[in-house]
Amino acid sequence: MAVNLKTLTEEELFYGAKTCQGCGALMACRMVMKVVGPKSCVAIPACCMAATTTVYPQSAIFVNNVVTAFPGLAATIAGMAAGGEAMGWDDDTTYVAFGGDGGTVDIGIQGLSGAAERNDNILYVCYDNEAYMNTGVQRSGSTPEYCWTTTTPTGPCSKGEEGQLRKNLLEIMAAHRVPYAATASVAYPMDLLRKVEKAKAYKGCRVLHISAPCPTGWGYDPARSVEIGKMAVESGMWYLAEYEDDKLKLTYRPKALEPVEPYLKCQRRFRHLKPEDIQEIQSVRDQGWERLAALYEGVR
Ligand SMILES: Cc1ncc(C[n+]2csc(CCOP(=O)(O)OP(=O)(O)O)c2C)c(N)n1
Repeated sequence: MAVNLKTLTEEELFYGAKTCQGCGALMACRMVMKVVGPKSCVAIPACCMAATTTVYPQSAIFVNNVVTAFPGLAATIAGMAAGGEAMGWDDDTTYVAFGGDGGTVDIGIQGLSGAAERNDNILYVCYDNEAYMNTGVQRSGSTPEYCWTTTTPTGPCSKGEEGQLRKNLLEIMAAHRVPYAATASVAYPMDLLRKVEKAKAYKGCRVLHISAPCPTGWGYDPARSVEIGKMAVESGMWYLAEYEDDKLKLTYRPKALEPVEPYLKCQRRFRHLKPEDIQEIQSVRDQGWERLAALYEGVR
């Protein structure tokens, strides 16, 4: 299914007034709003996006927007959706939540699970920069193996983040049998826009998990965000997939997975890695892809 670019709004509904240059999270929110359009309400918890776009009197979001407590994002947006319905607002209003990975896979997961169980009529978007960035780069349940963060420092006794597996939000949502869930990346805009278009057309709880490179936390030149986002996908460190009709399927398959080394080596957060660490990360990636091949359509 191609994206109907004509349906994208020409209005800018989500500026990143104070984000860092090259902010992937902002690209994600901006693209989502291009499809969702002005007939929408937004909620955002404590995170980079709240901190950079809602500093009174310089709001950079041009639809109704509520800033929520950190764990309360899904409950708040679900309440807004229920309120809109009770007031007889049009069915085609979209209620969008934007949360970071920390606010989603760790702190907000219970509220999101409840919304998914109730099948509340919301579009929940997690932009994933792989750490709690707004408070200075602390690890989250989405931080990759051997990554430096301020709470997984590197040195003689530590290689950084120890967990091999990141929490898989797509599969957590699939286990709730939501109508639609997908992963995406800001480096693949057509794939992302198409998924937002699809999600918008569904009713009920829809969830997007978007890879959003972060020059400040990852340590690279801000001009390279899209390039680095692509390297993540081409090396199989992130994958583009969707969940629909109780099936998981890949929406983009790299021809052959690139080695992980160039992707890791261009980021300061991985600069401590030794060849054997890189080898280990690559074999964990390989095992991950074997697993995907068994569970997802379109891997082979
Ligand atoms: C209950 C609570 N705990 C901690 C904080 C402090 N805090 C504000 S933003 C933030 C980091 C958010 O990380 P994430 O959700 O990954 O979004 P990002 O900052 O990366 O955009 C933290 C820890 C808070 N506001 N409320």
